[in-house]
Amino acid sequence: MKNDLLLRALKGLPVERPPVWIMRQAGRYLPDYIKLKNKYDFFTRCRTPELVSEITLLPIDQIGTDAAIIFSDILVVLQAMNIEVEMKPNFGPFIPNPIDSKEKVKNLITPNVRDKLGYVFEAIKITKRDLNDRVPLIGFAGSPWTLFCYLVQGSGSKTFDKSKGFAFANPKETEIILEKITLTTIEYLKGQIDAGADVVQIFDSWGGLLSPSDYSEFSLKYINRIVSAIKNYAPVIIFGKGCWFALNEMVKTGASGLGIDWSCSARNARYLSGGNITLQGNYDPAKLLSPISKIKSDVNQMINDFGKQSYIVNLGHGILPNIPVSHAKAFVDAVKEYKSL
Ligand code: 1CP
Repeated sequence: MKNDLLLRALKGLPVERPPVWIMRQAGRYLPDYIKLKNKYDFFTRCRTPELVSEITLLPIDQIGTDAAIIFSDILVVLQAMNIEVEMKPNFGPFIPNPIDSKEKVKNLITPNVRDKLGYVFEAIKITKRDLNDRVPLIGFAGSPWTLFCYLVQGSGSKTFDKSKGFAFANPKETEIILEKITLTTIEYLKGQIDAGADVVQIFDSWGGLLSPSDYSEFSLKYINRIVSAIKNYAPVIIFGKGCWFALNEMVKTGASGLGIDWSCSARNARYLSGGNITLQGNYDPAKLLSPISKIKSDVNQMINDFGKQSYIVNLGHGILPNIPVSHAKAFVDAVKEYKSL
């Protein structure tokens, strides 16, 4: 690997500077992505290995990040489990027949992952070939709780009120659903690693909607099983949006890195996670709209706050579609120009 900063940071090995990548760097804001978006619908983009590779490499070539993340979506796992998922332009994910009653739980199958998601593994192989070991490739999956949120709600939501209501009213059925997603996700991430993913990240985008005890029961329990099953094959990063309260428990899973959002300071994150594990984050994505000089001084300060070692520079959540490419690049350049105090 020509640039192995990410792999070293995840092992806690010394680095000259921290690695940097940007959550959702492969889609959303790059003009060349928008061109492809206007030509092919979303799941066609996900299912065509050559397109996946092209999109995945865009930020490496144009922004210069230290890692690539495979272009796909967390919801392809629900599709593999027999759930129809549409991606509606200017709306987002839509599930015409969500699991909103006990009777529908049986609709969810535990699939043969190679049959249903082999196209992702194929895309990873092609992307690895095209990357030619320039930077590591990150594979990913949604956490079982986050997938459950979409499965029951039927679309995106700020509160996922239907999903939470279903979980509290039907804990047994919820457990069955989360179990099935967990088993599928373990096979899915193993397949990604077999195909060449160097690191995997678990996105728990909606874990922060739960109280600490509900988080343990409905989310962390299953993330823990996933990490246990795969941590010997590749380093795992857990990103739990709004889940600062669980950092200490997340360390115990054996993950190599923990994602932090901007609601938690570097100091608090180091304190809550015990001070040894690699942390990733946590710039507010909206702050990429600041003037470039401000972005650069913020990044310098952020590295000083987290420390240069055992740290991965990133945003605290996905990049927004309205960020100018020059600002995203300034964020990355600031890390490459980092001078310690
Ligand atoms: O046509 C389009 O461009 C649609 C926008 C889009 C894109 C680019 C969606 C729909 N998914 C993706 C790709 C995607 N999704 C990646 C690929 C790599 C990258 O872009 O760098 C990744 C890692 C994801 C992960 C994902 N999808 C998450 C977890 C991360 C996060 O942002 O919290 C979630 C929650 C989703 C669901 C999803 N997919 C798409 C949208 C608009 C959403 C969010 C909907 C919502 O709940 O509001």
